[in-house]
Amino acid sequence: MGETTQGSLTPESIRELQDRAVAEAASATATPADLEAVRVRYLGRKGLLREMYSQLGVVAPEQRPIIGQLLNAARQTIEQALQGRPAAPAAPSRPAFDFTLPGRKLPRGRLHPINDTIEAIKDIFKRLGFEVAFGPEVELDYYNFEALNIPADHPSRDSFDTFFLHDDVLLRSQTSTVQIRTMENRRPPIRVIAPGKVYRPDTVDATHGFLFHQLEGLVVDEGVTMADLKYVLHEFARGLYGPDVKMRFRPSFFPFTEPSVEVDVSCFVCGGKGCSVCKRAGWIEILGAGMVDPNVFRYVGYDSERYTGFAFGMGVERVLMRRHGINDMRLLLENDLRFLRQF
Ligand code: 2NL
Repeated sequence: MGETTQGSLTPESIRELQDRAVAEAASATATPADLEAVRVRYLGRKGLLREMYSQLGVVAPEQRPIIGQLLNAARQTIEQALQGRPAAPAAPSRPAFDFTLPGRKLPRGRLHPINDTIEAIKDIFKRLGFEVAFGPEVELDYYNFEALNIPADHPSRDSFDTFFLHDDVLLRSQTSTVQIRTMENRRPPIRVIAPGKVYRPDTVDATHGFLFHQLEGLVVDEGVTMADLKYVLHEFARGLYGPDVKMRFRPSFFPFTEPSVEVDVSCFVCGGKGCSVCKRAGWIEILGAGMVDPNVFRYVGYDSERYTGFAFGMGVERVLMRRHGINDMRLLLENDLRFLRQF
């Protein structure tokens, strides 16, 4: 027994073991699991190389350093052969990926109905040559009120007297702030729309929220008249409700426009005959508008003798609710997928 053991621990037997291990590690079809098995078989605690080490004691003392060095060299060579191998390609008999399986379905998102409506409105105004502008939701009192001809003691402040963060910093109650900032930064001609979130201290019910979306527009140039206002808003209504829609302008009041109008469209459900959607009126109010008050031009440093303009504003939720027949705007902010998936 001792003799066989001693006889098996020779430079040749070490070399042979090393070559076998390296060949197995280099096998083209070896999977990571196969490689691990090779490692255990040769380098493991009960592996073949370890067994050879344990026989060092019976080697003739003068041979021991040489055999020991050979064993160390063999261990390193085998380790390198195992490490140096890149992860083995999948064996053809066991493909890692089955191309015949049906694809995994990726859930597809979509725009929230509010943003979808804003996009639809934007598309119409872009065709009419409008740019889209954005501004901060946290605003200065100056842009929200002063520059819009709503001084501190103006009664119309009540309806949006509002979410103040500091003395003169607040959550904007209208996106007109964006048009004021646009006028400050540029000279006419200006054709711009400003969609975005606005905040008002309204008590929440089916048609009011403390947050809603507004889309305002502004045109300023030399010689702009009420006829331009009527043309642009009619084109907008035709784009949204179809070519046959009729419009009606009623006198109204806004602090920042003079004269001011409220704009109705013929009911897109009954065509004007009277139904439950238009409450038998045949008309549905969709926006407010008017000619920009000269005072507003004074705030932004425009010569109101030279320039005139019109502006309009609409509530996006209101347009949307009419469009889709929704009767409670709170549904739009609940993020209930059963509701949102319907759009
Ligand atoms: C409405 C009515 C309106 C405007 C907004 C405006 C902006 C500037 C100057 C003059 Cl910078 N006017 N905006 C004008 C008329 C009506 O909104 O019912 N909004 C929901």
